[in-house]
Amino acid sequence: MITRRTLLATAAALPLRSATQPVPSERQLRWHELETTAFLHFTINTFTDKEWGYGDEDPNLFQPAKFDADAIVAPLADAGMKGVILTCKHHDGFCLWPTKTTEHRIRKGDIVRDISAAARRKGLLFGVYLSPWDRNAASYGTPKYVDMYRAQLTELLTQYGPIFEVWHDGANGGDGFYGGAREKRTIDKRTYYDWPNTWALIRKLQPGAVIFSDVGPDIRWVGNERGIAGDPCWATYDPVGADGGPASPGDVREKESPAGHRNGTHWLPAECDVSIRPGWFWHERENARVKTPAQLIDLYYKSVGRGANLLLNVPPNRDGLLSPEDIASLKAFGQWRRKTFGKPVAPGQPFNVIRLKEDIRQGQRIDKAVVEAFNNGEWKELAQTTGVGPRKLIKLEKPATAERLRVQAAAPAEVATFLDEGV
Ligand code: FUL
Repeated sequence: MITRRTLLATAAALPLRSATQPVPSERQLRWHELETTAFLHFTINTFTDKEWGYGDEDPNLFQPAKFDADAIVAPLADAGMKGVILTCKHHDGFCLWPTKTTEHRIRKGDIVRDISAAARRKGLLFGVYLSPWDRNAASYGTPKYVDMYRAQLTELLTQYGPIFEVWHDGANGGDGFYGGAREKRTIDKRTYYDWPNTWALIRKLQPGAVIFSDVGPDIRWVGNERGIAGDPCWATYDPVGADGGPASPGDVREKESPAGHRNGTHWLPAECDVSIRPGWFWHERENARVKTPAQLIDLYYKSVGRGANLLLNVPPNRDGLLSPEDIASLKAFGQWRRKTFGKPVAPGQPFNVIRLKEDIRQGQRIDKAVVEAFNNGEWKELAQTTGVGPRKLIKLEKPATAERLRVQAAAPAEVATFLDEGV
């Protein structure tokens, strides 16, 4: 019998729905609020100077002598990062925690425990990256490996407290060590991993976590590794594979990912992953190529400012610390954020940034927004933009003032102004 109580219970369990368009789930709404999170690429590659380990590396090579999780997390928090995602296992298969699933793992200590605890102490959320492609595992390519991947996820999702995001990489280069076979193994990206059942496991173990992959189910890849969203960057998206069939991680029309699809079938907002250095892992030769504060600010406008989230990678070095060059850029970026967005500009004062937000609980309803300023008794157009969503930052060429502002759009938009004086 359907009672009022069952109806209410069912409604609470389902994502929010409007009659006409997709809307975010509660976990997606929480994710939108984060704006910026940090990525930590750290593994045996840090010591072998590689970006993709082959899977035959000696686990004893991982020796971060001065590793200090609090010292890693503090500059991230200072830069305004609200969460941190650690590469618990990259493509080479080396596990940063004492897993029961393989011998190819850290010999002493537990980097996942230490980073997750340090994150919590600093008020940051913790997330896990677990590479589906595993170039060490002898069973890779067989159903047994999918069981192992799920067992690893189960360890990560049950031993380290609340997890805010689970990150599935779509990359797969084929060849690897595979327990000594040293061969190329080709899997069918669409079927091999049986993602629906893995995602069901994640939902069961960590119902609050968002799941990221090229195609969600909660967060989509932005389609490039430069940290740049489309303008506009719609939070709605039609997940379609390269051949027009259903999409899956590693099989997506990535040219369509930066912009998403206006009136797409799913609420699947974009995350912009980018490294503060040319590579994802730390390499000494890249110490002089760390992105400057001005470059980070530009990325902020092109990701967060277009309604996406920025996932900024800052790789620990061989000591197990962040390098001074990276810390210096993060520090200046954090100061700029606090100075620019700490407090909105009061009416009548100069501003050069307009921030718009629409109520995304109702979906993404605004196509075009026109911002008008009231001065000396008349309204004049100041700026216009396509797409608002959770957040849109409009940078003006020169500062303006206004006694009042209003927005002409198909749905209400909240408006605030800021003064960006650079770094
Ligand atoms: C890619 C990987 O192949 C890179 O090594 C890195 O982890 C990046 C975030 O995703 O697909």
